[in-house]
Amino acid sequence: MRFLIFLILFPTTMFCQENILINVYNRDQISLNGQWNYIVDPYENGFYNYRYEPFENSENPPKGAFFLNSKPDNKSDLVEYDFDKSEIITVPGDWNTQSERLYYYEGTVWYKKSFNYQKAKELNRVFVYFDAINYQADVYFNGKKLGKHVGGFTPFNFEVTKLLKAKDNFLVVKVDNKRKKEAIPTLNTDWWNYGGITRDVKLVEVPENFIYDYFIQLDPENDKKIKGYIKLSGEEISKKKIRIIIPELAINNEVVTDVKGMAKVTIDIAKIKLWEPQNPYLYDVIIEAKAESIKDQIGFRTIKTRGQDILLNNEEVFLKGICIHEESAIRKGRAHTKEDAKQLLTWAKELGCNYVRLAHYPHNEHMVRLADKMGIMVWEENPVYWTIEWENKETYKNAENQLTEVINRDKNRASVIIWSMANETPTNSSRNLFLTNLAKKSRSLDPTRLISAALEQSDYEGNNTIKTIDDPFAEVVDVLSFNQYIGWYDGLPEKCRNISWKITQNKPVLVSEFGAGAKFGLHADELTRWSEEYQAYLYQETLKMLSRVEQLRGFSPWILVDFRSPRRVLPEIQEGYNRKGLISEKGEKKKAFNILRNFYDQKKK
Ligand code: GCB
Repeated sequence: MRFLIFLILFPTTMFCQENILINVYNRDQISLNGQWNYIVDPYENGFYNYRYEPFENSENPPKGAFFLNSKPDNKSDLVEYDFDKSEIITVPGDWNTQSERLYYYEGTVWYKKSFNYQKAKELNRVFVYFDAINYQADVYFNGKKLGKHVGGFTPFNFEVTKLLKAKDNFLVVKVDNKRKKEAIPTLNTDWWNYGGITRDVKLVEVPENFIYDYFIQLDPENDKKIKGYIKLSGEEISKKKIRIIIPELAINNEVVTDVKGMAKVTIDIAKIKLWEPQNPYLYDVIIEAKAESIKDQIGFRTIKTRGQDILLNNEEVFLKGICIHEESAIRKGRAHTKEDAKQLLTWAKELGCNYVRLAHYPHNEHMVRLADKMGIMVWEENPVYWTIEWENKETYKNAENQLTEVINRDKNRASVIIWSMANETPTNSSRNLFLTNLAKKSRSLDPTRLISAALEQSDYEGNNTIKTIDDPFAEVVDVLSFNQYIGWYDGLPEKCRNISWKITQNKPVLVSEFGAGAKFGLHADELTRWSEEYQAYLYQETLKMLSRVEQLRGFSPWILVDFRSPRRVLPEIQEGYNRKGLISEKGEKKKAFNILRNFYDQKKK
């Protein structure tokens, strides 16, 4: 509760400070999805007065403040907005694909939803939980500020218990997707900056003292032990008994919380079905405190490296992957539904993948939940992309916070095997320190998974045919990954034939990207850019070249499906899409799809 008071008094807090509930996916909840009213506000007129001072800083904000959801008190009263008479938008969903006039819009849009709510029990507490909002969200409830969240791809919540009424509640969210130099990601990317409440909104009711977090995984050092912790939140959380139950393994253990409400979990297990792509076995796990019981489905496996190998359950594994952006092949725009996830991961399976790289930011929770079920290993990535403000402390805090939030959400998912710190970042001392600190943070939060980053290749001692990885961050990662585009940005596909690789680090190597653009249906000879034949040829040559990388333990070509990017303006070919997909945005498979599928078919595990 103290946190909430803090947020009300100091509403400009940079990052969301509250404990974020885990496994909201499976908790009882009321959906706030659906129709919301919205107001487009490019000048942020509903946020600042004419002296450009935020209304929310004033003790008595005037009616013009949009978060008050004001109405005229009488016929003479002046109020220059009205949510209830404003247009309707569907939540979740990006605004760009819901309204033509918002297609390229980058700025502020205000959202409002009114609702009634009856608590199940008087003393229960209620949280409003957002799966994600891009990019900055200022959240108000019944006219009071709950807080602010920065970062477009991770969940956050605020407690509303004290402000909640049985009737006529209103939730107002100011969403701002303006790109900023100091932000994560920064101004410059190669994907669409979809704005809005892009994922689900939920109300979650919990008891006074409740389970807010738990981490239940196999001990990486000993696969006969389940290890982790459970944390309670509330006023009475010390010396509380919690049971952890896995019926199928006949486990029913009691743990007791310490003064901070945390209980360590260590459970010896005799025989267990390990999670693996061929048999992605998930156990029902029940966590039971006095007033509530939470259910999850958890797979148990270990992932580590030994020399140049990646070991899944102590056996060598080759990662047959593909990169994916979070775009819906069904509706277009940002993907957010179970069906979107199903479509994308089914295509990946059809391609023969046992692994996907979710680029370049955390995708929605359906993706990792489904990957768990479908037996697909996952690389999850922090949106530290290209050149950001390495020396800016707030930028670092922001990156660390986004990483923390995705680890928090997905740390119980067996499918997730790699946390990626960044993509294609330039080597220099401030960047090295930035990424090293992120890696430290990541290891401290989750010692059970591997760390990587998509690095860049360089020439070996100035020679244009011998490639190497010359990056100090290569010493920090567990898995050495790099992107390379020989044959597309660098020469023609046959250039691959003359390339040799001299990798000095004794680590497993993943090629996190390679690819070529092709317009589906454009057929020509294999040296004609944008033809399906060129793309297929590049895949053939690249696959041969990569087989000469001795320590190659997998790759994820760029990319499964063509995706929107404002950088891609070539008429008749790109038309706003990055065309490196193996599948067009309409779901049509290009020739290279089969080349890769055949390669993966022939590769054993
Ligand atoms: C890259 C980036 C990716 C781009 C891709 C391309 O190296 O990591 O985000 O979309 O190249 O198509 O140029």
